[in-house]
Amino acid sequence: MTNDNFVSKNEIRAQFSQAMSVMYREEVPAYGTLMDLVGDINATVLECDESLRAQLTHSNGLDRITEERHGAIRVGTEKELFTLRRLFAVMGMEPVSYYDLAVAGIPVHSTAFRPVEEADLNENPFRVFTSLLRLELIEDEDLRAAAQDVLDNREIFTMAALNLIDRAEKQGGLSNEDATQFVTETLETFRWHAKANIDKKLYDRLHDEHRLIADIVSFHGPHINHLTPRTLDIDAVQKAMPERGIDPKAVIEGPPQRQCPILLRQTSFKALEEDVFFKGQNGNWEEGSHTARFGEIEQRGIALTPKGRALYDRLLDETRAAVRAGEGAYQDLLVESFKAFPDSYEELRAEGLAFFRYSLSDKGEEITRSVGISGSLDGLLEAGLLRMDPIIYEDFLPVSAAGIFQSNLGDTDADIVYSDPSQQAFEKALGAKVWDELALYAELERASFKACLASLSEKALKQDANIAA
Ligand code: OOG
Ligand code: NI
Repeated sequence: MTNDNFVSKNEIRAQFSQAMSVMYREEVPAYGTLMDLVGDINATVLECDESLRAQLTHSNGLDRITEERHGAIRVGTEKELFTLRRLFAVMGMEPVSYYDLAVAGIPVHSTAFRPVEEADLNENPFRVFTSLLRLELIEDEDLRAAAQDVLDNREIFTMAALNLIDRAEKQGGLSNEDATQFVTETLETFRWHAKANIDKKLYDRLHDEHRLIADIVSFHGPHINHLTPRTLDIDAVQKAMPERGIDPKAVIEGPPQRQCPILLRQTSFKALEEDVFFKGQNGNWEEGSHTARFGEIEQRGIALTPKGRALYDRLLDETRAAVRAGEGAYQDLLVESFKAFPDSYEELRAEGLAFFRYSLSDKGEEITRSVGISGSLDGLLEAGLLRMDPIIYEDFLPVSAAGIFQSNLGDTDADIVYSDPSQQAFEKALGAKVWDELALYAELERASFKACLASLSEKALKQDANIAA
C-alpha cells in the first residue's frame, strides 16, 4: 500500500477527538451543556472583539477554537503507558513535557500527548493529559501488592485496537477503513464502566490512601475523566454556569484576567458523584458511589519563556502564601500580585518574558532596496517591517506552582507530599523521551524570525536583479 492510500494522522486525531466528545456528552450530559455555553460565549466575544478576530484569523486560529479541547486519563502500569504512547502516535500525538505531580501530593507523574508541529496543531490541537500511577509511593506493602495484582490482571485495550496499532506501525499509516475501525476500537479503552473490578473493601482502602489511586485501580480501564473546551472569555463562562444549572468551582486557576493573557486559566464544574457497583459475594454486585468525572474550560494565552515562567511562579506563590495566612480574598490578591507582570506585548517581548511569532508587516512586504535588511530583531521591529503575534501556550499549568490538578481535586487531598520525581523512570516506561516544551516554543520563535530574514533578503535580491536588468 502506498502512502497516498493512508488517512492523515491529523484526520484520525480529528475523528478520535470528535468521537470522544460525542461519547463524553452521552456519559456526562452536563459536559454537553457546558459545550453549548462555551460556543455561545465564544461567538459573542468574536462578534464584539474585532482585534481578537483579526489576530485569530491571521494565525489561522479561528477555525480551531470551537473544535479545540483536551482530555485527561490515568493509567496504572508501565505497560499500559507504553501501549498508549504507541496508540497516540498513530494519531500524530507525541509526549510533551514531564509533570511531577508528587510535589502536589498526588502519587502520579504525567505527560501530555499532543501534536508538536504548528501546522498539525492548527489542523486539530487535541491533547490528552496522561498520568501514570506511582504505586511505589504507597507505603502499605499489603495494599500495594493488592493493587498491583488487580492492575496486572486487566487488559485495557481491545484485541482489534492492538492489531491496528501494530499494523499502523508496520505500514506507516492506516487505510480509511482501518482508521475508522481504529477510532471505534480505541474509544473502548476510554469508556466509563460502572462496574468495578474489585470489592468495596479494597476500594475503600485504596480511597483512604488517595482517591486518585482508587480511581485508577478500581475500574476496567482509564476512563476519560474530563474534557475541556477552549473559551475566549473564561470569566463570562464561569459566571454563566449556574444559569445553565451547572455548579462551578469557586475560583479560576492560573493567572488573573489581563489585557494580554498568559499561559492558561482553568475552571471546572465539580466532579459528579456517580453510582457504581462493586464485586460482592456469590457473583452479586454491591452498590456504591464514585466521584471522578467533571467538565472543565480553559482560556489560553501566550507561552512564557523560562524567565516569564519564573516570574509567574513567584507571583502565584506569593498570592497563595498570603491567602494561607488569611489576609483576604484570593482573586483580589492575585490581581494585586500580578501587577508586577508586564501587561503589554511590547513589554513582554522587550523583557524576554514570552514567545512571539514574527512575520512581515505590510510595510515589510513592500520593502524596497533602500531599507537595510541586516537589522537586528529590535531594529526591524522598530522600522515597522515585522509583525509580532503571541505564540499560544499549548501545554498545561506548571506544577511548580501547584496549579495543575488543583481545579480537579478537593483541597483536602494535598496533605501528603511525596518526593523524588523520576522523569527517567517515566520515560523508560513510556519507551520514549518527552519533548521539552520550552525548546519547542523557542524554536518556533526562532524559525519565524529566520523566515522573515530570508524573505526580506529574497526581496532585496529581487530588487537587485530588477535594477541589474
Ligand atoms: C489531569 C489533570 C491535568 C489539566 O487541565 O490541568 C489536566 C487529571 O485530573 O487526571 O487535565
Ligand atoms: Ni484538564
